[in-house]
Amino acid sequence: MNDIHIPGAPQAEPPAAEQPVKPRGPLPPKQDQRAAAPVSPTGAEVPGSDAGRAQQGEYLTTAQGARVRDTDHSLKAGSRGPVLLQDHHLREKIMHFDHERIPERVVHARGAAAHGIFESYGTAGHLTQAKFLAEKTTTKVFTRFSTVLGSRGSADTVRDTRGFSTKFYTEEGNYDLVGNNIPVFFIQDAIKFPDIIHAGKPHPDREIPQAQSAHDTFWDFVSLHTEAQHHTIWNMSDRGIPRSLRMMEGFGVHTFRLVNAEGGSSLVKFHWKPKLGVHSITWEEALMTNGVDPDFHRRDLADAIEAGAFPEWELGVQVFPDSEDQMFHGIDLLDPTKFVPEELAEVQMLGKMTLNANPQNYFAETEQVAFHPGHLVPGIEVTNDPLLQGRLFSYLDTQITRLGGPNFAQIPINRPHAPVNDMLRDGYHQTADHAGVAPYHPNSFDGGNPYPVKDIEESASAPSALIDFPEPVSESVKIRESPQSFDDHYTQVTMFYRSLTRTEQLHVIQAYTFELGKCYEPVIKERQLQQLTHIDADLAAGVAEGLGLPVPEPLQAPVEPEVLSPVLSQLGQTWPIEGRLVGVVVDESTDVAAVQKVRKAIDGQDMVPLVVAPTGAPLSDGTPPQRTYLTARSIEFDAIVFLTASAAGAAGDSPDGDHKLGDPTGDPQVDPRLTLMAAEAYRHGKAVVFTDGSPLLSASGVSTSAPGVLVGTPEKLTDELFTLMGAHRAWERFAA
Ligand code: HDE
Repeated sequence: MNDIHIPGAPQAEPPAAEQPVKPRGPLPPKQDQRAAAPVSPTGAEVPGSDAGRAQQGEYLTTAQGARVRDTDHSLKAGSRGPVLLQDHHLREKIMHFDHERIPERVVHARGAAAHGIFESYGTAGHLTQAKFLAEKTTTKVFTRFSTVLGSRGSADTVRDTRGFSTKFYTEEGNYDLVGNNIPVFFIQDAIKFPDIIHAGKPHPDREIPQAQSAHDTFWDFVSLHTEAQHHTIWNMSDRGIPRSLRMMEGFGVHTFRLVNAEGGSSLVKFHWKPKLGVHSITWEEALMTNGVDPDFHRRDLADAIEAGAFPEWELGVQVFPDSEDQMFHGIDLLDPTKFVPEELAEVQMLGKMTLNANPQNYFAETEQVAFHPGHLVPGIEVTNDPLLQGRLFSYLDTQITRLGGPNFAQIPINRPHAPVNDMLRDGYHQTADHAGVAPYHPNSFDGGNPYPVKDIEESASAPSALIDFPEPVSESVKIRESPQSFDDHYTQVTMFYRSLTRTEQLHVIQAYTFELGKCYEPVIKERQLQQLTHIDADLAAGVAEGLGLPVPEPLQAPVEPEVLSPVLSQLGQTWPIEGRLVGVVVDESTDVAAVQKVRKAIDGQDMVPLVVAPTGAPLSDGTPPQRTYLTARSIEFDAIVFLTASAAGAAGDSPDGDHKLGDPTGDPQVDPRLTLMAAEAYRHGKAVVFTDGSPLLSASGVSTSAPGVLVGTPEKLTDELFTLMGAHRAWERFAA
């Protein structure tokens, strides 16, 4: 942790904001009207100077810089008369507001981003001449995470793929790695992209459902277009509902080509490995979170960075020979519906990314950033993967509409940190004031500048981007078809399912059952069940049972996979717990010394303790609670310590009276909101700590002997609690 204030630590009360006063006589320039020592929602100080947060100076001006006396009244013919057309301030203010929105991304509309650095280990020189990988350097980055299907205002914890895009501002130009948290894609050819997206987006008549694949058109498409089965099973697994953006892997999906300084080439697949491990939430938590805190993932990312728990990922590659057939262990490396199990090709780590700063302005940075898989630097090239080839067209094309013209590379967040000397001129939103008169090549003005590398450097291997590796092109005829090696749509799907533990397989079964249960058309459910019989008989039987339908006869038997990939499972390991959130629930009778001991222990693990109290009133030592019984819900905590020693907040005592949540038939001595919190955390497999004899135990139905349930003196149980949290969940509590 750095020295940024930890949420919840006692702080000085901010003075009340100054009341605006009616000016009498000349008004002195106003100083900052905000409360002193501004704090963010996590309690941390707001970084940056005041000058940086506004524009320039203290006076309000028009866009032309003229001072404005009054911005609350339009200019009228008399105080009850009509508004005058000559009121430029009114017209300018409303005109600008009318045009504040730009089209959201057609896919990946909802995103959250952060700035950071990439530190290369300097070990990749044998693979690539890209300096930011080959040399031991530090490169600034900007990473945007996203969901795919939902609108910009949709919820974070929907079942979906997550985008994972990183812009590396290298000294050789911008390099974009535009990946996902799932290593395979729905389709093998970009020409199908509009089809899969039209099928996944809401139904065109009622625009329902938002941000979900649980509907007829999606399942219609994937059950008819069988190459989509692989990506779909990853979505139906726990990977579709990550615990945090900080706890997701990232994949480049396609195979790329790396070229070293000697011109030697390799084929690679990119991987991001999160330091905190890969973790997910349960489906019930996801559903609840969408209502309780639709901003759960973006809040988690921003809060962690603000608290100094900077998320980290290692970047690695799987390396394959650049062979003529571009196959590896029977897997066609150009087929984006296939991945190469790490058991067959280990991931070689090349460097580490740390996200350490939140954007200052969401629109300017997160919304206006423009990624493109064709933003390449010397030493990194594309392959003939037909999906990647189509993407190379799409991203440039879509930015023109989204960002209103061809000059989006000049927007600050998109500007390279390398010198730019292009010959692109004019166009909407041109902000460069280009000197020179000869933006063409060759020229005899402007000293002949700029020159292509080949006119300056003699060596053919001098670093330059987009050098077109001399790959032989097959002597073939023009044809609209895929190679035969793209035909197997099931073997890797079976391999994925069988690589999971039983607990995770049951989640997959439940996810298919839920999603297909939301479909109206029986024929679509039956057709997808048929698909499942080609993947795994147990999977098909489990989903059929849940849907109450017969299991269809398989048209082809599942193929026994040659290898399994146990590394795909999220269970059975121990992970760092830093940056996790622990609820510390108190009531009027809780000993504040115990509260402080527990908080200190949690803080000592670089985790965030959040005190949950009956109301917003400070504890007896002045500690302000971060949540109240009314605002807290179990889903935001990774573990909960109940320091409620006695019969807390008897029914009827609570400030919201009859509006308490929970089971009204429960123990009347226990606040039903706490009963609910304990029961949910227990049901979701989280570690929970109770004081000896807590009435909450029996009221919430928590078994004291169940794994992950600790009972005793909470301040003494923290070490045990932290060990439990390292496994993410008490998995034994889930059915297997
Ligand atoms: Fe994208 N994709 N995509 N995609 N994609 C876009 O570009 C597209 C694909 C991915 O945070 C769009 O600027 C086509 C695979 C991410 O700003 C658009 C095809 C992968 C993001 C587009 C694909 C991705 C996008 C929409 C099939 C993982 C968000 C707005 C050939 C490797 C980037 C935009 C951000 C965004 C097209 C398939 C990842 C329309 C045609 C495979 C992470 O251009």
